[in-house]
Amino acid sequence: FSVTVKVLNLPKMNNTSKRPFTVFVEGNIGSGKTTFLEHFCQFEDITLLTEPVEAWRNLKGWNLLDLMYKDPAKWAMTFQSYVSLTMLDMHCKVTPTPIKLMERSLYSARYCFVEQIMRNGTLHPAQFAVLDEWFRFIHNHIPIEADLIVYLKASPAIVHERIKQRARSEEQCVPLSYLESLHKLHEDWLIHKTLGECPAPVLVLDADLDLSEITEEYKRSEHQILRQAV
Ligand code: DCP
Repeated sequence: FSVTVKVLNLPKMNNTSKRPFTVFVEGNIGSGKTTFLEHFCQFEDITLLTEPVEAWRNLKGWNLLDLMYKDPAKWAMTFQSYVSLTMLDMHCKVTPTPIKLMERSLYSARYCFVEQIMRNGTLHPAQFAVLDEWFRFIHNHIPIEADLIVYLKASPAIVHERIKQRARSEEQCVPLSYLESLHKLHEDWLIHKTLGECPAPVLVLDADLDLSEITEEYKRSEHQILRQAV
């Protein structure tokens, strides 16, 4: 698989002794993570790691996302284990700029999605145990750098509407109740801190705003992210 890596300011290399300031962009399905990352295309000093979803839709020609939605009992385990691998690849990627922005992380895969399908019974407890052991092993043995989490907080009804409008074929069966549960898991993880571990400070942005207003909201995070480049 390959993850899209958009590198700006190529000639400028990191000081090798200093790791990049690393930001995870998190939020429900359809909350605007890709749009948020695109906003930061204009800035120097940032490497954007985007669109792992394209890798999930084409693994040697297999659309794992589609298989997972069509038959979750059979494919959710396979899908989530591949998501973890692509996330680990992004975490480990050496990037040439002082700032690294990532779409999602191993943490949201574990604490939101795997948690969700464990709780709703899609995963057999034994399958859950295997995924959880993988997560713990990686967490304990591989340094996962995190300095800031940008949480695009969105109402489930609004993301439901956006998902219908964007009409990604695999997602047409996603019900509102699924997005409500995922929303609650994001909130428990990032706001209430009652689920798993929150590995960095959280900046909450209002992701309910529509495209005409959202740029102003994104700008609220610019200072916190860009000041790390100096
Ligand atoms: N997905 C999943 N399990 C994960 C991660 C994602 O089942 N651990 C699914 C949910 C979506 C699809 O993958 O159907 C893509 O979800 P994302 O939220 O990662 O990406 P979006 O494209 O929805 O993000 P946005 O619209 O915020 O840009």
